[in-house]
Amino acid sequence: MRLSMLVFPALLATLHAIQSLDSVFASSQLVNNLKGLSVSTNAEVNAKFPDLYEASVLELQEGLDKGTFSSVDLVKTYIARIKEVNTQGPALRAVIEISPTVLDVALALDKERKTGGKRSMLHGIPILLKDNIATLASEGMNTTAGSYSLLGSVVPDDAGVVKRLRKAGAIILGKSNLSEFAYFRDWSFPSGWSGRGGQCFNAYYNNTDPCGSSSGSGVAASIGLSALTLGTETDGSITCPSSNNNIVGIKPTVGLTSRAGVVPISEHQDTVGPMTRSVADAAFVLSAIAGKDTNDNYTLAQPSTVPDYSKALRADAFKGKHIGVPRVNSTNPPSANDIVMNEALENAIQIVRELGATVIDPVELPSANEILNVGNAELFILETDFKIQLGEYYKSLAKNPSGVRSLADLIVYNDAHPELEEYQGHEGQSILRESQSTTGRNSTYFKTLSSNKDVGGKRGIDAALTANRLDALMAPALGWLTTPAAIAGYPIITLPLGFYPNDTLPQPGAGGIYWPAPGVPFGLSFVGTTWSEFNLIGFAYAYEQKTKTRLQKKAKVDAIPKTQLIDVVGH
Ligand SMILES: *[C@@H]1O[C@H](CO)[C@@H](O)[C@H](O)[C@H]1NC(C)=O
Ligand SMILES: *[C@@H]1O[C@H](CO)[C@@H](O)[C@H](O)[C@H]1NC(C)=O
Ligand SMILES: *[C@@H]1O[C@H](CO)[C@@H](O)[C@H](O)[C@H]1NC(C)=O
Ligand SMILES: *[C@@H]1O[C@H](CO)[C@@H](O)[C@H](O)[C@H]1NC(C)=O
Ligand SMILES: *[C@@H]1O[C@H](CO)[C@@H](O)[C@H](O)[C@H]1NC(C)=O
Ligand SMILES: *[C@@H]1O[C@H](CO)[C@@H](O)[C@H](O)[C@H]1NC(C)=O
Ligand SMILES: CC(=O)N[C@H]1CO[C@H](CO)[C@@H](O)[C@@H]1O
Repeated sequence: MRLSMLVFPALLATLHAIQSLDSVFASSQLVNNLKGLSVSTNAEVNAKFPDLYEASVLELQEGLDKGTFSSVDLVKTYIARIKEVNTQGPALRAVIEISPTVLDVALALDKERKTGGKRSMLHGIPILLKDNIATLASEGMNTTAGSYSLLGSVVPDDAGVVKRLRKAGAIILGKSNLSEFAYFRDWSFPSGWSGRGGQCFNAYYNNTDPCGSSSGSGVAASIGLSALTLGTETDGSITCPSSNNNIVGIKPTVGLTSRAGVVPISEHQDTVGPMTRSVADAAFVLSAIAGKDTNDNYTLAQPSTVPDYSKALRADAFKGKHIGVPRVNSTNPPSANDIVMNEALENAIQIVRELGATVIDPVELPSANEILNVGNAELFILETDFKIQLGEYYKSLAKNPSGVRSLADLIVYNDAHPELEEYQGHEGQSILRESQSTTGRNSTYFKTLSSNKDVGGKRGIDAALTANRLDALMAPALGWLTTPAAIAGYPIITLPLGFYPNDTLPQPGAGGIYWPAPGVPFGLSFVGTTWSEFNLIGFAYAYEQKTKTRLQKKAKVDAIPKTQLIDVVGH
């Protein structure tokens, strides 16, 4: 929804040739710090203390296992990095809250590592959660989806995915900013804005769109404000911010990861997934959070064992596989008219061929024209579900100081608190009001639901896969494929594809925020059928290892935090 409403017009306006890329990497801070050290080379320092702009789970585990640094050090360093850029300096507003008890948690996990070893690849590794994912209030953090109507609320339990993360030994560092209610308030709002968190910005260019609704997770991952982050997607909300922020995102099949304890839009489309700097890190997180949960019965439909997704990380993953390229004609959005993205896609297709896949180009989705016009039918389902499910969410709370107990109450609350919940003088409740006017799950609803599934799945993605014996489809992330995947509940993996040229004219969108803009990133998506995450991760990994696109351009200088582990360890 977010995509079709706001991103397409800006994309269509951009007609620039492909850019050449910057060279990267030389952490001036690390180099400066070398002066005070007995070690002799930059490489040695880097090996000892990985640069947190990019540090991977594997690198962090190595340092933690060797005792070079502790999880307490890691948490302190990430907190310092957040402080540098979140409300000061570039004021990216990617993080809403830091857990007040996070150092205690880190200390306990450090002790456990010493005595009993590590529980999993995530042991002692900090992760930020999108602020619509519940954590026990007793730990000290709020769960608000960015809305003051949920401030101080007491949730009944940790979200299902949070229980799994804790069990794996991950450290919940804090909550990330988002488009309020996962961009389910008003179409005139910019992405990344919430009443509580303010406006989140992209780290690659001033006043630029981080996309959403998992905006803070995308920005935080892009510049290393946390080792890992989680986002949620209903239509485009992991894919698009992963694309705009030069990171990897997995939008899992609906039902692979539990939505219990997640502030809902719709049980038919909502899904929780990793947003990280590398495919390997995303695979580690997905392995930890996937699985059945009796509190979300959609998860009971998944295959009996969760794969170890790290086994999918193979450079030869494309060998013998078939990948399809669904083309849109020149009057169809978005990529057909975006020269930069098209050239990057052509290059990517060539690389996928070189990596051993048979690429079928073009392939047709028989329902393509219906997909382009399915917006209202999709919205009808989301608006009907949101009213019911948001009401259930409010009523499940053990306490809610705002007194809000339903969508109707929320609309009244927002109007009564313009100083907290108005965006630049806009009441901004059009989606909430439309949702409030729905009358429940009647026969029209069930007919629409089944038609949407058919359009996105059977006559859409599945038809294209089956007719051409494909293992996946590939397309620019900011394309029309998020919608069939959204309405069918199918998975997407997104990873860095390229950057707009430096001479791109910044295009103001909602709230005057730019997209595109000079040097900003965009991503590539692989899309498959239900439970095909293992394959998709393999494809993304092989492509990532071959191209290493992410490090071809770093964020703008003032958005790169300078604090590193070396500034914290032993101080
Ligand atoms: C693009 O701009 C960045 C700084 O904003 C600069 O480092 C880089 O060299 C430029 N790239 C090209 C191709 O001009
Ligand atoms: C959670 O919200 C309460 C206000 O209800 C506030 O006092 C508290 O500081 C918040 N927690 C954090 C970690 O920001
Ligand atoms: C971005 O904003 C900063 C701080 O306001 C300013 O110093 C810098 O010149 C701006 N960069 C561009 C490219 O406008
Ligand atoms: C989940 O449970 C509800 C009742 O609690 C039921 O109405 C619904 O059909 C179930 N859904 C699935 C996918 O099993
Ligand atoms: C392109 O797609 C649009 C939208 O579905 C359709 O109206 C138009 O006829 C198509 N054009 C061509 C040349 O196929
Ligand atoms: C179902 O409810 C919607 C509004 O939520 C309404 O537009 C539609 O006409 C209703 N269908 C039936 C069959 O009553
Ligand atoms: C952790 C952090 O910096 N939180 C800030 C998020 O943004 C709000 C609104 O600007 C601030 O009040 C918080 O301090």
